[in-house]
Amino acid sequence: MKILVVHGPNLNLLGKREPEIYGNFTLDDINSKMRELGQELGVDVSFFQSNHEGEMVQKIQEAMGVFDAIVINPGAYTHTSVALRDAISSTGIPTVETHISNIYRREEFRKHSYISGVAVGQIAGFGPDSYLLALRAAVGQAGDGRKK
Ligand code: CA2
Repeated sequence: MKILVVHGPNLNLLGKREPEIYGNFTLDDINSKMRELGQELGVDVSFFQSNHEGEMVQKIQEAMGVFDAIVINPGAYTHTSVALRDAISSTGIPTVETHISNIYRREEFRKHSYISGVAVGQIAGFGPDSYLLALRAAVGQAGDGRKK
């Protein structure tokens, strides 16, 4: 089983800026923990980060026929991107939306997600553990059409 993890804009800055909001862990720390959990669960986990909406759309389109499920933290595009929503919806790949922070406890503009309506579910607010919970959820949601 193959799982794609997509990290959106500015998440490459984790651990380097604003630790009071997003913590001290880096994106590499998160990816390492996910890789370890993937080994435990017996699934292949691949990672992609981009600061560009179009590149994220492209990667999601290319996931068709390759990946069984997607874990995505769309970053700020969560609150703006119809293009990402359409990409997820058109691939039909089960997608779990995740956020480090609890977006419902923050500014009003973060309370709306364009992604949640096409995701199988959303996990938010557990810091880096959100990603690990999302990976478990994605493995559970991945269909029978497993890519070996
Ligand atoms: O809580 C999350 O995971 C977010 O997706 C993070 C996004 C934010 O726009 C969403 O509303 C919620 C922001 C990611 C930016 O990450 C940074 C990391 C370090 C320093 C600055 C930004």
